[in-house]
Amino acid sequence: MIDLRSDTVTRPVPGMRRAMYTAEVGDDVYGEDFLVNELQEKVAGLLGMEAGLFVPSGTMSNQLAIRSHTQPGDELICDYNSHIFNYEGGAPALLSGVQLHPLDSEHGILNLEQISAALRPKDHHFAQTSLIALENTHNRAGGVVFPLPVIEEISTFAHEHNILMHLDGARLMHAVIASGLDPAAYGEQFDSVSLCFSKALGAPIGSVLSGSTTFIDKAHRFRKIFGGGMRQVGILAAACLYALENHVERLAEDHYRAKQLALTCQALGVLEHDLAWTQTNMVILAFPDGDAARWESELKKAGLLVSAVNDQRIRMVTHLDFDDDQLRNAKEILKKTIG
Ligand code: TLP
Repeated sequence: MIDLRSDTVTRPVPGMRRAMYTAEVGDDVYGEDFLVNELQEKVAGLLGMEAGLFVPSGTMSNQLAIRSHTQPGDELICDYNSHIFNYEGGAPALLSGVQLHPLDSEHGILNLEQISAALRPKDHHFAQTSLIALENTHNRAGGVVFPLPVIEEISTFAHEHNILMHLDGARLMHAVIASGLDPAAYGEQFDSVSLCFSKALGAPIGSVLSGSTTFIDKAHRFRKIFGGGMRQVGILAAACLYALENHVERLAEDHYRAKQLALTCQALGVLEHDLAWTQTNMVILAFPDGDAARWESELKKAGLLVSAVNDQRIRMVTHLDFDDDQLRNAKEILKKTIG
């Protein structure tokens, strides 16, 4: 079975398992796990930020950022298709008492005009906008890279209005490889960034939230309160450090294979957008008749696992465990099943 439901389905490679097996550990709640400390410093350094915090998941990373940047009753501007709005269980309301203000966007790319129009007046009738969250690469848009010049415009405007900026950078390394930009070029536009290791980078678990020392200190307290204080997790940090060392440059292979799949889908007339929107490791298929679930199950019967995002869209995600042989087979399955 070829599994393209998500890039979360990868299994640790032998080298990663060896690094985990031989990891020296300490108690991270005491701040004594050497590898956790190394990972936090390394990721913060890559993003040009002061400090980092190792957390179990991308969701916790985003939610700690929201809790630490806002007060209950505040408003957070995000994209209508963002992970924070769609897939985090309503956590901003539950954990931070924050109201979301989701905006429509083209391909997940919010722009300055719509953000400035969405800002609440300084009046007691309104929730106060205190945070803007962007997503790069953008999951529901199909792995689209958020253009840096647009981020810069939004960030300058936000900071002029005392609004903080968070980046859901679960797949930021894809944007880095696709754009050729330094991670810090993105990092310096934000007050916090969450970066995941359990997706594209092939580790079994883990995300690092980065920001200023004051912000991370606050997030550290909330991590404990939310039940995310962990102990001898150098064993997990070792996997993430291995991933940083070995699994970043290779993301270009995932992008190449996604493009090949997109070409097949284009020829079959089911690629959602122009090929130019397949920018990283995701391919979105469109089924305007609303039968995406049926195609999902037909493809499964033929040996290809994909995920129907809704009744009109199917997502395929390339990853570390998807090689050229599987690419050949996946293309054949697509042609035989849909063609
Ligand atoms: N995304 C998962 C599902 O939740 C949809 C996937 O298969 O793509 N931000 C972004 C942009 C994400 O794509 C995800 C996971 C997260 C945050 C949350 O990460 P986890 O699953 O570690 O909480």
